Amino acid sequence: MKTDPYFSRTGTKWEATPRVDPVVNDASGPLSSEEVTQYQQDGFLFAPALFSSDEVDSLLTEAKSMAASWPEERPGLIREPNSEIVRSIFRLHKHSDLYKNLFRDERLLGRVTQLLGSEVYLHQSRINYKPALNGKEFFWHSDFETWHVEDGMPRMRAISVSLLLTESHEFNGPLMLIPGSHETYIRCAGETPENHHQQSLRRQEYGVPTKEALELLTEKRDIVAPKGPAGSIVFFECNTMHGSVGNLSPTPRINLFAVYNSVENALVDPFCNQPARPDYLAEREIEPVQ
Ligand code: 6CS
Ligand code: FE
Repeated sequence: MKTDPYFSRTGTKWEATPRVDPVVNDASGPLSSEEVTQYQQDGFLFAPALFSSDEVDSLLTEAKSMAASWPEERPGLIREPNSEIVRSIFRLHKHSDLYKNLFRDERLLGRVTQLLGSEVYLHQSRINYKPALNGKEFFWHSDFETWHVEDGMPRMRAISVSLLLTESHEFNGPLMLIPGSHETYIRCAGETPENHHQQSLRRQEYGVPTKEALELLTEKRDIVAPKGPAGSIVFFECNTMHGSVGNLSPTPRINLFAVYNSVENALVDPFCNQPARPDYLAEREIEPVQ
């Protein structure tokens, strides 16, 4: 286990260690070299209004209808902690033709394959509804830490795409990121509990940084929260530390997420003593997006 460069949740103390994988695996694509450099340095890239309001309208209608018509027996619908309100819906790429087509859109695929330098497949897709007043926070975390430990993603070679389906502003719990944090891997303390995902998707307590770890990550760079109209996109590296506070505004903050993983980074057995998470959270079948 200790030969794994990204072991985590194996002890009682947290630790910071440098990432060992390149951030960018160069290929050609729509991003300028300045944008690639910015992504490399910050661990994310904000693209305001990449999709039109007409496009957003239909994507938003689909999001609402999925939440309203999700079959009770189908896994993948997560409710807010302490309430029945829908928090997230997973595996959109299997349940919506509209989203399946969106995930193939060149504006997403071109950028992601350029940065990852290979063909890609969808590791996970989801909508976070962050409902008005009741949408609770997502505590600070690195996605990669969870995907590595619980899903068996070997290396840092994945990108999350967060498409804003509603405007993101300071009152509705926008995504917050720590620029530069993707360069440091935070090994977390504790041991992954059984069926951790049943709890973590509502409120995550394992695989999260301590205050001291966050102090370290923010020593050189301050937290940012990209804000912008619906149709804007945040592309962020799988190890970038991020989170968001609750939505205290009277309207929902709805984001659509797609996680693209390199086809050269296929999942193996999880790096913890638990069975792999279900495939609606971590796709094991590699179907290249093209
Ligand atoms: O479980 C997942 O795959 C993602 N969701 C949460 C709340 N934390 C880890 C990861 O980003
Ligand atoms: Fe996340």
